[in-house]
Amino acid sequence: MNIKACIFDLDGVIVDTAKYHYLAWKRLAKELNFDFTEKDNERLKGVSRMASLDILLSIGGLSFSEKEKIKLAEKKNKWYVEYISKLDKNEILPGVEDFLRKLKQNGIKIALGSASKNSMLILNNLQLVPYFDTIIDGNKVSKAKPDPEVFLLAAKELNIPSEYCVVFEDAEAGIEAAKKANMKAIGVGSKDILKKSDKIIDCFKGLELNILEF
Ligand code: B16
Ligand code: MG
Repeated sequence: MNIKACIFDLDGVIVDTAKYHYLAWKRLAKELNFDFTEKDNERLKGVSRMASLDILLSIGGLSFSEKEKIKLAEKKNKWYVEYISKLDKNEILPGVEDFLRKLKQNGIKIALGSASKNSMLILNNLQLVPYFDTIIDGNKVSKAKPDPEVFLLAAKELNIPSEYCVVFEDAEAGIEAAKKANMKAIGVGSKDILKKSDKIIDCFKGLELNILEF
């Protein structure tokens, strides 16, 4: 097998934190007197915090100064952190931990490649930190997906060339970032959203290492 490293997105791949992002954004929208639907929330998946706020405010038809926007994002994050501080192992998506274990047993390196600035809190609560050889998240990169920076940095830290890396992603922008990084991309979720991926899986349940054969 050629693949030497797997890079995992967090939200939508390892855990469904999107529902907590949704609750916090909805609460902010309510405070600003407009409604924010679950369908709207789809547009925020994989998108950075400040870019998500811009999308939210455009839905509400509102504009704020940069300073005010930073305050609004902080407020949303405070609520979000409250929700995710209650996360535990039961919220790891089905099959994920078994798959991580198989990778470790077979000497395949494991990295996180997420836009979230809260990834350490989440991975700690899920008790998954020991599986990861490196954790690259929104605190370490400046360019958001579809820019490949997050995945390129993960490969660099692992000291593995891009062509030996596979990225698991649930968002179109993440798949695009993986392809720009010259990596294989496995989409987790819907065929329609993840058209550009090399392979698609519904979830990790029962997944074997032959998924890494291309
Ligand atoms: P935070 P991922 C992304 O995580 C989420 O999908 C996206 O909805 C969120 O806005 C972004 O992280 C930033 O998260 O506010 O915690 O820094 O899919 O890249 O793991
Ligand atoms: Mg994601």
